[in-house]
Amino acid sequence: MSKVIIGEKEYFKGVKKIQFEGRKSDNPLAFKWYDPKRKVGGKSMKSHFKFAMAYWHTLCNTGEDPFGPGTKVYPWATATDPVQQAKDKMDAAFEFMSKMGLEYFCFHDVDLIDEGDSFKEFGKRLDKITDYGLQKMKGNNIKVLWGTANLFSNPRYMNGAATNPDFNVVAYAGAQVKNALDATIKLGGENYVFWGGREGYMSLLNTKMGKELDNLAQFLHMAKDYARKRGFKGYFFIEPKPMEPSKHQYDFDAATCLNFLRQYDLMDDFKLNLEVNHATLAQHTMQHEMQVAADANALGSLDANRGDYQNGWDTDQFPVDLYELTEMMLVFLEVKGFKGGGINFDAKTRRNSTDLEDIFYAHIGGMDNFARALVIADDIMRNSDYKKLRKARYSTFDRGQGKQFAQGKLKLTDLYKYTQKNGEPKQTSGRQELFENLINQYI
Ligand code: XLS
Ligand code: NI
Ligand code: NI
Repeated sequence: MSKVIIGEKEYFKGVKKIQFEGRKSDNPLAFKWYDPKRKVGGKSMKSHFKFAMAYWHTLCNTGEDPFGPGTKVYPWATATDPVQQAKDKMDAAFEFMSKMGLEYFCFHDVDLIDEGDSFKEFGKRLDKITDYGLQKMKGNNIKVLWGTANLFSNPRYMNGAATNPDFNVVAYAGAQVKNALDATIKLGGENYVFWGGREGYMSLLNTKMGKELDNLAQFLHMAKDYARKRGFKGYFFIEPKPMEPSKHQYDFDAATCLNFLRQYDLMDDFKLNLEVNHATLAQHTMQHEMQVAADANALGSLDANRGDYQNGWDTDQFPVDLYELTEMMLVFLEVKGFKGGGINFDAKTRRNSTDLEDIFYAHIGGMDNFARALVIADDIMRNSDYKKLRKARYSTFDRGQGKQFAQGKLKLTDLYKYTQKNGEPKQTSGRQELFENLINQYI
């Protein structure tokens, strides 16, 4: 495994490189389940997951909420010169990732460096920090899973970015995306994400939804064409979310996004980046969202976190629920992984988790839980009746007229004739409880 990368200053002094020590270990700063080299289903855990650090939560978010300011004091955020501050932050990022064994990160343009007072200034700053990024990446295996542009925080985007009713704002957003694509390409980014921050509406009374969606499609085509021309080979991901910050987000859920991508002829280049908490907000399970995407050959990447089943907002907590993760990993293994992506911890420590070590505990927990769920799901797939039971449930389509139906060889009148002869179908149990027990048995 790669070595620890420390910049001018060591930020996480109390923490050494996190090692796999196994489930008997009492060391809170060690992996109990995530063993990067361990093979599961013929592939190492590391390559199954491609775990990534989210720059924004891990290094920028100080825990502010609508009721109070941030609580976390970050030693890499003290320099007054914005470029120096960004470099310090990047040093902290690389130290953290190398200590965690995370080989990927994801970023918004504004996470890398403060945007300053003008568009031109932001461009210059981005050049400087991506130069520094290239330098930091040299000689180690830390890579960019995806980059993106923050088109939602700045007040200019209060009415949306690509779906803004004012062309001037749409153009500004386009210019910002150009720079973010350039930064992503420069750093060798493997994918590029569009999360529709404020692409939606607060009231339909002042909104022409159809026009805004046409504009969004136009915008995405332009971005894709530009990146392709520059030689970018990765995927573009849309990240569904049903609400927050808008009352209604256009990229509501996986099915809505797929419909949009099909309507505007974007399916070849765009896949989905699914987030657990967003699935919860859309009143879906994450496994549902993953299955919808996978069935359309569009399971691109995951933003790993969890919501709160009592509170209806995006709490972005680290994942802990093994039963849920196991169900997710069953879909994951069945469809043979992601199209281009990995698992990005779009998750933050709680506002009152104020020690720097807490960031390590959070990621260790997240990685361990995914690893454990993967092992369980693999065990279920290989050693239990899970696959056999599911197959058997549909076996009437494997033979006779059922098979012909599936092949499109029957007409409605054939079903009529068949039923006249066959009469009332025999009752067949769905055996849900049996399936549920099976998961528990293997956990
Ligand atoms: C917000 C989103 C955001 C995207 C990146 O809810 O999850 O963090 O992942 O813009
Ligand atoms: Ni989110
Ligand atoms: Ni996200």
